[in-house]
Amino acid sequence: MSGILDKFRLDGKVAWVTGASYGLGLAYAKAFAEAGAKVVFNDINEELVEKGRNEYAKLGIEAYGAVCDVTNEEAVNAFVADVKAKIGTIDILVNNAGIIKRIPMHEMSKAQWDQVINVDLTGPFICSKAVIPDMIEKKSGKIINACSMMSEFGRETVSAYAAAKGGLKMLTRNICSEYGQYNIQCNAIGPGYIATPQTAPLRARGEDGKMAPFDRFIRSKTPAQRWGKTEDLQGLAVFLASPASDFINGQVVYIDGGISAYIGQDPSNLDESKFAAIEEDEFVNVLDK
Ligand code: NAP
Ligand code: GCO
Repeated sequence: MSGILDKFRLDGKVAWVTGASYGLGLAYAKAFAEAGAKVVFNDINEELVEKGRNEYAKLGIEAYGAVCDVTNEEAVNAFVADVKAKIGTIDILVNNAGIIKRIPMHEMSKAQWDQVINVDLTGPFICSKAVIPDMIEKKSGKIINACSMMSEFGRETVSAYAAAKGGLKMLTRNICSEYGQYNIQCNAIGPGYIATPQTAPLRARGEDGKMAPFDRFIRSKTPAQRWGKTEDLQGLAVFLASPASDFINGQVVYIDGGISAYIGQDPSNLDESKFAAIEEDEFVNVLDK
């Protein structure tokens, strides 16, 4: 008899995580492999893909990786065809690849705006479009989008990113609406502030060793008073990729240590000495383990 935990297994499934040579993508892929899936990843250049291949090999994971820019429809279609021929049709897609440009909106060029929208919103459209026909045929598929706090909130300097991640929330609901009838579920993970290279500049300590003001701000805004770790996101990723979530569709689930439930405390009340000692451990990236 199969038990409840078997519903979280991904045995034999082909899971494609975009931009997964390091950071959150690598953490999702690692969790999928542990749950039994065959992992496929792409990244933007050969150097990153090679870095990813080494990382998966170190973790004992047999992963297929190749260069593919998620904004290039032709390249994405060729990647999906290649995976189909070599490994099988894609059962699970995580639209993880993303970029951010922190520039005041009135100083941002249209080219910079376009770049962020292309990678963070158009990329998920192109990749989802490439896998949906096979999912329709199989009458089964899981698409997981990388949303953000910026799918709900604004902040200085991140206009294009917020517009893209807000749009991605609606793309998630629309894929759910359009393809739910084929047993395709599209949901999103909305990470709070997670310690990855993308967020490293926000918490870099000054030469005096003092906590960055933004680091202080985020801890004051987070009931857990810490940055997220890549591992914090793995459980939800496996759940949303697995049959255990077959009737959950069109949802964004936030993993933010409580940020979106809390108005925050006065940053000047935060006792900085409490955090200094654990700094190194806390910001360790999956790659460094
Ligand atoms: P990351 O460390 O920057 O990793 C993203 C990966 O995507 C990188 O390998 C990146 O390559 C790659 N990439 C960029 N453009 C691409 C393209 N056109 N085609 C293919 N790959 C491309 O980001 P992360 O922090 O792991 O975040 C992963 C996702 O979660 C992103 O969508 C991000 O917006 C979202 N997110 C992150 C956080 C957080 O706190 N870290 C919070 C909420 C949401 P390069 O290194 O060359 O850019
Ligand atoms: C920023 C951050 C965020 C996070 C994340 C929050 O500059 O505010 O980079 O955008 O990366 O997306 O959920």
